[in-house]
Amino acid sequence: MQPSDYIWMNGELVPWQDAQVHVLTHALHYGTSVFEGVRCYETEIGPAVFRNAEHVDRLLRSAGLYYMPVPFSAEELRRATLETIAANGLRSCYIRPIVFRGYGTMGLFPLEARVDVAIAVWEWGAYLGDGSKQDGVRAKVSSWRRISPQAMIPHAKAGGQYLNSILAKIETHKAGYDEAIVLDEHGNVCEGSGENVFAVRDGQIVTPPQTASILDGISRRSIMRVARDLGFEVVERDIARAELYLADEVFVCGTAAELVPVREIDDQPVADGTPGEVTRAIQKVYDDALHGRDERYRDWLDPVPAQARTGAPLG
Ligand code: PPE
Repeated sequence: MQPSDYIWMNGELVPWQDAQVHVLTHALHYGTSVFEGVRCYETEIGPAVFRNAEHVDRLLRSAGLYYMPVPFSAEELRRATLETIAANGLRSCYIRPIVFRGYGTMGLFPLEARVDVAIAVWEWGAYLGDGSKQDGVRAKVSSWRRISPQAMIPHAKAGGQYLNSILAKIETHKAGYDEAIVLDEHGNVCEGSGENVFAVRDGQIVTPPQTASILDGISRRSIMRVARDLGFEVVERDIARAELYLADEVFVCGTAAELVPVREIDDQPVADGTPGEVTRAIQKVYDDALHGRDERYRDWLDPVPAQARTGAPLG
């Protein structure tokens, strides 16, 4: 990875290499962390964080679902994110806020374990590989099912839950594919290892519903809005595995990946095996939204204040 200069830890900016934890940190042993993936883009109004408040909100809700009290308010975390980007002098970056059970308590009753908070930022390029946004990726349905809501909380973005995504990702990578698609416990389409999934079928855009064990993606919600604004019909419904093979178009979306066409699934080309028109149309407007080129979506951007960019503390 590409280190930057400072990481925000429990309210202070510390040099990147000093942002360390003890080896007996609770989260390291039991996965007791919740986190976010956010991006800041160079936009027409300067560097700006895409849907900063929504990501902070999901972080705090994920923490709540695992009974972790967060010692900072939503507003403090939103501003800390802007401050960290500014301190590092970055104009576009990936942002990783994490809330975790810290050092001092072991065992499975963590309510007395301290809760630490950190925000790191660094430059992170094309998540699914160079050219993925342009040419699309090859995906494979994993033999691993998505975590069941009977065992964990798919709506929480919690560290330990990602062992499931990691199994799916390694399996498909070893098999020679770019990305995994996981099915839910009923065998319906759920999502990618780190993205939500959409298909275009019979003139409709379909995506799995909240009940399909998805992570309620912020890119997913944003793209549903963009697609509807473009006049497309978007329906949240269960999707059968075979519908992915029969679809006219398939794409995945997430903060790290952005909007990426899927050109092949389980060695079946999606339509003619090249990104489709609907995908392209949405991808263009979504990219404009991310980069502040579309007025309609300006309120999705949280600008890094100019005074913060020169190093002055945020008022
Ligand atoms: N599902 C999963 C399981 C997931 O991890 C992500 C984001 C999404 C859906 C899409 O959510 P959203 O980013 O709000 O649109 N995955 C993050 C972590 C990636 C990583 O490798 O780390 C991300 O994209 O930042």
